[in-house]
Amino acid sequence: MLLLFGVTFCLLPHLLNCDGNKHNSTEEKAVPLGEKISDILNSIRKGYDKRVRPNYGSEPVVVGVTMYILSISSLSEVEMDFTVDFYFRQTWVDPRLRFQGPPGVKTLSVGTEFLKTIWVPDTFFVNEKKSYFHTATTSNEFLRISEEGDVLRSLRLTVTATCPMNLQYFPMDRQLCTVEIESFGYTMSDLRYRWAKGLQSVGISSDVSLPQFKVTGHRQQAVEISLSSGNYSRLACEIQFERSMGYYLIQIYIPSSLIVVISWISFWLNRNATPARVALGVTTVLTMTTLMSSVNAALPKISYVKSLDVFLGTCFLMVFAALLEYATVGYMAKRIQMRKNKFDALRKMAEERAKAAGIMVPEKKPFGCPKDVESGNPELDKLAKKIENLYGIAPSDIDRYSRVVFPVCFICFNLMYWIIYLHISDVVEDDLVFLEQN
Ligand SMILES: *[C@@H]1O[C@H](CO)[C@@H](O)[C@H](O)[C@H]1NC(C)=O
Ligand SMILES: CC(=O)N[C@H]1CO[C@H](CO)[C@@H](O)[C@@H]1O
Repeated sequence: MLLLFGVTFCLLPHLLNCDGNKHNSTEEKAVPLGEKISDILNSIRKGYDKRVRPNYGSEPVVVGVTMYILSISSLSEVEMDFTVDFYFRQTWVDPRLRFQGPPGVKTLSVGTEFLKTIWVPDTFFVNEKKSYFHTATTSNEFLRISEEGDVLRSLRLTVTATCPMNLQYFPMDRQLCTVEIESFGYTMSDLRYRWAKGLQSVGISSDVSLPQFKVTGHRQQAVEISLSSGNYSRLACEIQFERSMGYYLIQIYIPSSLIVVISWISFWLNRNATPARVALGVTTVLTMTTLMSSVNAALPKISYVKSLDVFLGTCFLMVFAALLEYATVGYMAKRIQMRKNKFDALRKMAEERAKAAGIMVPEKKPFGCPKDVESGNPELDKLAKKIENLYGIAPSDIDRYSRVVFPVCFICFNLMYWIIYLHISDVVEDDLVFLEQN
């Protein structure tokens, strides 16, 4: 520090090309500049009471704040928090720190040790869970004092702050996470915060990247909070995150859609291939169940329906319906078989009765093809035609309709789902300052 001032002070006259100054600088070497600065700092310290805020009893101290976000390391749905690493800069005016420096010295950059001897705002983060200072290699902090008593304090902080999330549109959601700044003890009448540089007060490094989210922008607010102990000035910096849904597309949407498609294979299999069709139905239902539970294991146990739940729930219903379809087909086949058996018995009885009466009947043909069967009895013939159907529908018809109805339903659902959710989740917060992407 000492060396730095020495160098700047010696170089300055050369830069200005001023001979008089050059002459005087050589003369002043008799008293080193460092000592002069020490004298200034010592004189400031004299009579300074760090317990008393600047301008005590008159207008409140205005603390200007700027932030520069270096990185955002995590955004957790389960914990409902996020971790942000940033430079936190506060400026305020303390008339007691005014000094008359040697020529060329307008600002004092002093060691952070000096902070312990002056008044600093008691800023805290309202929604903080935990935070820490960076201390490698020394405390990441600096202090600058200008001739007029303007103080700039900058420090590097990592803050984990709460971020309540609404997961209704998950995974097509956007989240707004806030860092809130407030004075712990000074009310509005003593201390006020303001964003020092308007919309440019919050900067976000373009290197900020998260695996699952894209930082779209930020907005900042200054509000007054009314608490039982008084009214406090509060600043809020809101950062908007947009979830990248590529992961969910690859890991959940496509596999679950394929499982639904696989369940349709059952409609093309033979009705009598019971082991194959039941195995297909049960396997797809179980796979859907596993997929659903694995998705929700990584999320908080919220009680409302997420948009992912809608999709997975529908896939599950489709797969379940395919299993039920086979159950219906099997049940109808069984009912028809029972009726056939009954019909056979009835016809046998009719034949025997006819034989007994001495009437000749055509030779009995195997039952499998009822169209060829003619018992000679018109009522039995009519029954033989109806027997292959139950309520006018044959089991093979159910399979045939399902081959069309299931895919059409699924495609319609997909169209509706994507149109509705992508439209709903496309709402952007107003007065958002967008992050410039290079
Ligand atoms: C705090 O603010 C409220 C309204 O904003 C006002 O009614 C109240 O008097 C204020 N309290 C103090 C102590 O200034
Ligand atoms: C610029 C300046 O302050 N120059 C002074 C340097 O010192 C001589 C005396 O040694 C003065 O006469 C100059 O005014």
